[in-house]
Amino acid sequence: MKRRNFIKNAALTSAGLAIGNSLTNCADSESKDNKSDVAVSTNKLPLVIATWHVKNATTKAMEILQAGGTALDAVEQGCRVEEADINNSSVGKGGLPDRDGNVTLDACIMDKYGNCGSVVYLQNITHAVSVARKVMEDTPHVMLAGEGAKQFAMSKGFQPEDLLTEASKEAWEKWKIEAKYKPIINIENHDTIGMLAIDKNGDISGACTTSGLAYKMGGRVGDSPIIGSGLFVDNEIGACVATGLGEEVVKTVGSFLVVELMRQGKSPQQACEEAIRRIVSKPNSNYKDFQVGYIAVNKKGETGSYAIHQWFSMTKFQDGVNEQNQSDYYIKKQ
Ligand code: SD4
Repeated sequence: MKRRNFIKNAALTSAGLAIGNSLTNCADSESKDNKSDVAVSTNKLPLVIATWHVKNATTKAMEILQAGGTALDAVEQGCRVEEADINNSSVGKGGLPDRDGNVTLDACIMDKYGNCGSVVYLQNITHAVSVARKVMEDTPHVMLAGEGAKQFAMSKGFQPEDLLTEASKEAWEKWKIEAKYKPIINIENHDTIGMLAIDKNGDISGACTTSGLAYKMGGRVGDSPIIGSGLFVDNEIGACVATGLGEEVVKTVGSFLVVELMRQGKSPQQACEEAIRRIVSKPNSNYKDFQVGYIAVNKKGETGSYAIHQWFSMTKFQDGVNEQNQSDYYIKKQ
């Protein structure tokens, strides 16, 4: 790419504000090859986005990124903030249990190399995302489940704890009176946490952690620990993470779909919208009764988010601003 074109493009795009990083990237790309238009419009890095309203989590992640840490460390540490928060009833400690009263966690993590690790049906360990990272880094496997995952975590020094808080137990006991299973749309405005980050080097990582759907069947696993469904990262293209009714995300391999759509040239916003359309346009879809939301980022640092229902939101920390943005959504009139 010619420097003259870079300057022209930078002036034409709002992304051109990110001169510092873009120039560095531009110089790099010129020296290596001649094809990286990505450098033209790189938005200001680093950046982190997360599902729902989780400003404490994005603050933590941004601290790491600003200090020159990796996107991988940032997403892990960001997710841990929500896992430790007992007021978040859909993640880690304090997560709502399954119908038998057991809190079971799903989580995964994926790095810039496409390495990934996940845990499913993990009990008694708060920081499922960190166990997922250990699976990625310290085992030849991608996924560990149930008792095996717990034993592995303990062998790595994680301490077992009771994850069912008084508040979650009370809610479960109330639920048991009628014991009607119904996916809840937009639990409390902060739900499964999915986080994507780009570090100062322009490398992308992502993570996702959840206690899954409240009052699910014993043994049920959702989309969140399934690579390609709940999360997918391709460091050349971008990344996506999902929240909502995991079964619907799995059926469309949602996060992988979003990344592939970006590969074909769609913006993160367009890709999220198309992935939601795949769900709602299925014959006999009962999409009015459940929520799915996606957030995505591409290599340029552009972001998008979209959901079926209103009130899904994305927290974004970039260029000194940590803000929660309401997502656009499919069902405009109920
Ligand atoms: C799951 N996707 O287990 C998760 C839960 C979730 O909004 O995101 N709920 O299906």
